[in-house]
Amino acid sequence: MIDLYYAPTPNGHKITLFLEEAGIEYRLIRVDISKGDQFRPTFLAISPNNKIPAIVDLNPDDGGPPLSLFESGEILLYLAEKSGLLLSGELRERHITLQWLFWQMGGFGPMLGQNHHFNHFAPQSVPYAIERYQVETQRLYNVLNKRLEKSPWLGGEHYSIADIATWPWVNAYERQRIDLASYPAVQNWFERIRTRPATERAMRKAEQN
Ligand SMILES: N[C@@H](CCC(=O)N[C@@H](CS)C(=O)NCC(=O)O)C(=O)O
Repeated sequence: MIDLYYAPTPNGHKITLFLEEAGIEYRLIRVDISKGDQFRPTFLAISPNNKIPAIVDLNPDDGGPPLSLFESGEILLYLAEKSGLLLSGELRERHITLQWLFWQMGGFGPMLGQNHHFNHFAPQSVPYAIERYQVETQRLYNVLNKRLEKSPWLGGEHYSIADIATWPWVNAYERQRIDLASYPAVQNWFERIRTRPATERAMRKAEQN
């Protein structure tokens, strides 16, 4: 059983997408980041960086006490290794998958996060920052499009944690002022994931919580 500390944001969706896809039993614990729940000492004991998502694995495979983890990329890797799902065991596909997972964690997520911030949340308009993150967002979508022109999934032949990490950010493309039709391979990949039953279940959970 996994306890998932969650809010319905792109980084939160990554973990519900994985858990629904893998069919792992979990309990969703809502952290209201708009009300500051992420700064409560009980949550900080699990996630000292005061961000969702975080998990507690109540039955880690070493038989030891419950294990808390934060950082969505690490949580995906942990769950993939625990379940043997959504991360290839074959050397090349495994490392290409992890490469795209790190790309998402180090670039696509943080840059699109800045795009969201300066387009929607900044208390004053900062044209330089809006332009900077818009150009970077478009560059990253081009990189993604080129990869998906060559390969059905980010890691290669199989749907994986790299796709799961990236999809929820593309799902917010309108907020990033991105016209998805300009990136046809991304659009095709996006629709293939959007219509998976596990994705639909995960996104329904987001609406309910
Ligand atoms: N690198 C982190 C980023 C997590 C993150 O930015 N979480 C946001 C929601 S998407 C959050 O909890 N923000 C609350 C805050 O910053 O106080 C991850 O991938 O887990």
